[in-house]
Amino acid sequence: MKRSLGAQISHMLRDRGVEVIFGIPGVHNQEMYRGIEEAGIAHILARHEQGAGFMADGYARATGKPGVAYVITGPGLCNILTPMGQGYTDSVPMLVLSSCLDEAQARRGQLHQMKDQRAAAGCVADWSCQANDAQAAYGLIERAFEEFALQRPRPKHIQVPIGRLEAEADPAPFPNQDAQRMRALAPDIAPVLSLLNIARRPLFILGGGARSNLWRQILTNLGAACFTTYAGRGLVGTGYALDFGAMLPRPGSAEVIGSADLVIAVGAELGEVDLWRDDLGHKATLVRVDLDPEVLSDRHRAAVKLQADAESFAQALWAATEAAKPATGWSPDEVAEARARWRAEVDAERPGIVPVADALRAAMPADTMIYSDMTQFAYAAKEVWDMAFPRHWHHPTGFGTLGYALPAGIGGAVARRGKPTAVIAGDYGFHYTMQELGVAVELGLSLPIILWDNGKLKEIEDSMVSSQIAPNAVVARNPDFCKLAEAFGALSAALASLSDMQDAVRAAFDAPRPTLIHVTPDILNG
Ligand SMILES: Cc1ncc(C[n+]2csc(CCOP(=O)(O)OP(=O)(O)O)c2C)c(N)n1
Ligand SMILES: [Mg+2]
Repeated sequence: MKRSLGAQISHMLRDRGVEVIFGIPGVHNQEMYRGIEEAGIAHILARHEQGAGFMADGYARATGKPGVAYVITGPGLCNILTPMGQGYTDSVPMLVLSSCLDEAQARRGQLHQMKDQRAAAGCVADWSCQANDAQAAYGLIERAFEEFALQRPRPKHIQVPIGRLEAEADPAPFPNQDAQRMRALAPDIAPVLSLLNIARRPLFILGGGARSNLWRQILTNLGAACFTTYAGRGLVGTGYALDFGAMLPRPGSAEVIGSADLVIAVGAELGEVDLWRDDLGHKATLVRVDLDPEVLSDRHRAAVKLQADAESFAQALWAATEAAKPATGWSPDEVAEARARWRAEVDAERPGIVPVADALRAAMPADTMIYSDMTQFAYAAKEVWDMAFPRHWHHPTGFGTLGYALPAGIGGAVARRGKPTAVIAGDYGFHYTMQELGVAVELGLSLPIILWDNGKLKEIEDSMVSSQIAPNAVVARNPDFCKLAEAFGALSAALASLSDMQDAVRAAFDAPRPTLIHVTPDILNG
């Protein structure tokens, strides 16, 4: 059936499993809105394209499926660049489709014109391409989906000139068979097995890309210890006696890593935001398993490199280690001692957060999916809060963008209706995207929003003080956040003491709309 290309694109996306699109329409991209309903896709209208982009990110992180956004030429695209940059650093599959001007070089003074929007998006996306006809648009969308499935996922941008969106086009071809990721088979892991055979203190480092449910079993078979990155939390569940936790940023972790006689890092970038130091600290052989050659060839200089999908590596390893004799070099006591010491360090570094985080964790179902912002509360909690399930805590890790948590949490809640989702934000960061509260109210999301209000940009103030800079520009006048939430049609709860936490969080999960839960450091005196 012939339709405008704009409408055909929505149908093509539906055929590839897209159920929700986040975006904002305008006269330039309205042709993309012609086919959304007809294709059976839900559209969620954000209050700012940054919100739409973070929603797409939150949806993608919750589901593993691409998050899709529709935006207009020029300012719409510029507004979504920050979420694209966030998605790039955190390996999020995101597809942004925008309109563009039919001719932007020779003509001047057109609506939404900018010098080079394709290039602008190209700076933060994996790639940014223009499709000048239907076949090109379909080819680029196909390529985006194929790459999401086969490679480290990252945002892609496709722009289509307004006139082409309006022009009639044949439908896109039906999707053909999915390709397989690069798999590790038994012979591929033989060198790793030989190393494991003689290791007394094997150590695994599991990152966000180490997707498999087999790790706990593998580590047990091998008597191996482990760390996870922040993004890898939950991969071994809670309570594994040789799990050092998400404590890589503790300086003392280098010593532990240095004491291992084999280190195997899987699906972990081990960048600045994972380690907060240059060196991993390993003295023994380092094995890297990753899909991305950039990771395999990085400064940590792995001695053994395997380009493979983590799940296939885990499967091969599991099959080969079922009858293994566990190594005996690690003791549960040394792990428990290190963890207790590091927990005390986290508490001393940013006092007053760990007890509140403990209370919040106790108040939430273990399968709550959490979206956090750039706040001290999250920095401290991420280290000491053990996760029972993988991929259940999402943070703007690499790009480090304020304003991430609320819209990303909305995207996650949309993807997980009926399951618990929560947001943690700081008072200043909340300002960036608080207008998206309106979307959460509109959608009737049972979303607790924990607002950690220390009345300032505390992380920056602390940093200035430690650099002997007289703190300035670190206090912003806050609104009455509870009244603000209510003005949007949300609920609110101001917590006076930790004992109020349980009831407030439970009520928020039961409410048919979002609840802003206001928490100040005074809660410990309540
Ligand atoms: C877009 C953006 N701009 C600036 C920053 C720098 N920054 C990091 S944390 C922070 C202060 C956050 O204050 P708040 O949300 O109240 O959290 P707190 O540190 O007080 O817990 C700032 C300005 C950033 N990360 N992102
Ligand atoms: Mg603050």
